[in-house]
Amino acid sequence: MISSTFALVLAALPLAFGAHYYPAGNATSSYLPTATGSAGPVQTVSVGKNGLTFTPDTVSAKIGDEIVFEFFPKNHSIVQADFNNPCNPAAAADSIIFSGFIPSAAPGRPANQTFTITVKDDKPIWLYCAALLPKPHCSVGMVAVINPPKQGPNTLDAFRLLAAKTNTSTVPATPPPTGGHVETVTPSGTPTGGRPAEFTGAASSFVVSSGVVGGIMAVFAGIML
Ligand SMILES: *[C@@H]1O[C@H](CO)[C@@H](O)[C@H](O)[C@H]1NC(C)=O
Ligand SMILES: *[C@@H]1O[C@H](CO)[C@@H](O)[C@H](O)[C@H]1NC(C)=O
Ligand SMILES: *[C@@H]1O[C@H](CO)[C@@H](O)[C@H](O)[C@H]1NC(C)=O
Ligand SMILES: *[C@@H]1O[C@H](CO)[C@@H](O)[C@H](O)[C@H]1NC(C)=O
Ligand SMILES: [Cu+2]
Repeated sequence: MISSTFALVLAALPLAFGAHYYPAGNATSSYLPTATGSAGPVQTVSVGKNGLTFTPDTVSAKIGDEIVFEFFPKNHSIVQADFNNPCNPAAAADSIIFSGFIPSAAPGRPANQTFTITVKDDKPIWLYCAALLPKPHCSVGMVAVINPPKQGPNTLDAFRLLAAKTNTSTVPATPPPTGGHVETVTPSGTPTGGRPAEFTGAASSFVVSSGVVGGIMAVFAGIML
C-alpha cells in the first residue's frame, strides 16, 4: 500500500516538474517559481550592492543554468561585451545580453525587477554596466564574466584593465531587454503571487525552485511515515 502510493507519487513527479505551474492564490514564496528558463541551478549576482561592482564578478555556470541579476541603487544595467572591446556592446550576430537600466531608489535594497539570463554555451560571457554617472561604470571597473577562460591572458583583471582605458560605457542601441528577461518581484525580492511579469521574446519554460522539491520531499516523508 505504502509502496504503491509512493510509486504513484513518483509517477506524477515528471508531470509536476514538466507542467507550467501558475499559483492562483497567495502561495508561500517557497512554492513559487524563482525564475523561468531551461532547467538548471539558479545563481544570483548583485549589481551595485557593494559600490560599482558585480557580486560575485566571476560566475561558473553550466549550459542551462540561470543567472539572476538583482539591481541595487541607484541605476545600473548589464551589457555583454567582447573581451577585446570592453565597455562597448559585443558585435555578436544574434542579440547580445542587455538588461536595460533598472533603477532602485531604496538604499541598500534591490529594485523590484530582476534580469535573468540562461547560459546557452560554455563560452566566456563578458559583461559591464552601461551607467555613466558620476563616471562611466565600466571604465571604473564595473565588469563581470561568466565562465572565464580556464587559462590564458583573458582574465577578468585583464578585461578590467582594458576597461579602465576606455573612459566610456556605451548603451546598446537595441531596445532592452535582449538576451534575457526582466521579471517583476515583490520588494522583499520574492516573486509575487502570480506569474511574474515578463518582457522577452525568448522562449522560456518553467523551472521549479528547490522549495517545490523540498515540499514534494516533505510529502514523501509524510507518506513513508
Ligand atoms: C492575496 O493577498 C492580498 C493581500 O495581501 C489579498 O488582498 C488577496 O485577497 C489575496 N488573494 C488570495 C487569492 O488569497
Ligand atoms: C537610469 O539611467 C538611464 C540611462 O542613463 C536613464 O535613461 C534613466 O532615466 C535612469 N533612470 C532613473 C530612474 O534615474
Ligand atoms: C518596490 O515597489 C514598491 C511599491 O510597489 C515601492 O514602495 C518600493 O520602493 C519599490 N522598491 C524599490 C527598491 O524601488
Ligand atoms: C573622460 O571623459 C570625460 C567626458 O566624457 C572627460 O571630461 C574626462 O576628462 C575623461 N577622462 C579621461 C581620463 O580621459
Ligand atoms: Cu552601474
